[in-house]
Amino acid sequence: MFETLQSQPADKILALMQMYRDDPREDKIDLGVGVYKDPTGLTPVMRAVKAAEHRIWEAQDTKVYTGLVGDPAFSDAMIGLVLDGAVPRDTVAAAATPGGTGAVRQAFEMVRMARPGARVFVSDPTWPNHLSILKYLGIEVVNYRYFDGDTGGVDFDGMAEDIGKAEAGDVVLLHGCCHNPTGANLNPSEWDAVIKILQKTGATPMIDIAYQGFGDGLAEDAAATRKIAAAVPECLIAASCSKNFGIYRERTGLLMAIAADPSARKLNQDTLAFLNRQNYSFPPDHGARVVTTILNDDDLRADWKAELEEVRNTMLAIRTQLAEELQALSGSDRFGFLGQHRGMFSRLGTTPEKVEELRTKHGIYMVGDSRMNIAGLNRQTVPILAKAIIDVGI
Ligand code: PLP
Ligand code: TYF
Repeated sequence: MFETLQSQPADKILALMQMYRDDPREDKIDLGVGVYKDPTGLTPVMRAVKAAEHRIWEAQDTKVYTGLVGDPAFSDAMIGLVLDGAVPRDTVAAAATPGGTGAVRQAFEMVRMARPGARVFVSDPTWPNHLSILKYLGIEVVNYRYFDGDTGGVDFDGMAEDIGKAEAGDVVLLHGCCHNPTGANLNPSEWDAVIKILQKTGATPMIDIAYQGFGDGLAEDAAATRKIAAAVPECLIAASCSKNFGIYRERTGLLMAIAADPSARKLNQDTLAFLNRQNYSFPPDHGARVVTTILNDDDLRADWKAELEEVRNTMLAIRTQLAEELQALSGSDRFGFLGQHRGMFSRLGTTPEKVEELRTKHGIYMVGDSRMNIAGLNRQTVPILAKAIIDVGI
């Protein structure tokens, strides 16, 4: 029977990861897949994660199933981290999922169950997995303008016009912070304008928040999510713990569905449990338990926050250095946007041919749309990248 299968397009980001591994050059630079790397190139296990794992290992006396939506303590801890009381707790249904990807997938499935004809409005560009999952689920996608190639910022007028065409029963997918792949983000007044549009159209926001703490700080990065959740009747939020806890392979995420009032919460909660059961029964527990342990312990939480700040500031310093190097080499401000962007990524804004030239000539790997993982750089490699960018004529 399997001869009927057709091969599916590979994930370009993951394919690039393999190409990098296969490149024998010693001075190659990996700016591909979005994982944090410290200045020595290591993706460390965070101190608080190690400590929490140690505690769990010592105290855990059973590995029996949790619940279909995971441990309620994990939901509580994450709802606190993301929403911090922005909406009444008794309106929030939640389910632990395998990573943020699992939360995104379950959210789209919930939309399809609730509204089979719903359209999902997505930024152009967006994380490729959004598009791939939507296509797989047979959900109609509508692109909204987002990135302004001339300024390296957001084309907010275009975005506002395009999401203004959404209707009640449609979904507008928003990146809560640290937009992937561009690094360009809305400012607070633009977020306020988005809220007005959502209120006017009646479209339902779905917020994907995968980088809380990587942009301007834990509270700052969740500010738009909190404001939106408080301002509209219903909202979906897919949160990932992969990056901010550095527990990528543990597959830890949470899907939140916020209802208009507490009486509507139960149906949402039952639906999330149903969807988990259809797809994998119980969600992974280890990463969720680590996160819960950290968030519920004052010392571990403080240490985690401190290390996350180090990570964030390391990336910010790289941004500033790169923007300055490029300003010096190019004699212009045309790369200034790199210092304005936030999160792990920046879209350089060049052609796939130039991206390929950077790879073949200089051993620098970035995604074909010119997305760079800023964390793949350090003080020594920033000048090398800057020279290469000018050398290939970007
Ligand atoms: N959403 C966005 C925009 C992402 O960039 C990612 C990747 O890190 C995710 C969701 C989910 O990641 P994970 O499934 O590893 O938690
Ligand atoms: O965009 C990235 O690089 C991260 C990691 O299918 C990632 O979000 C990439 C591809 C993928 C899952 C995660």
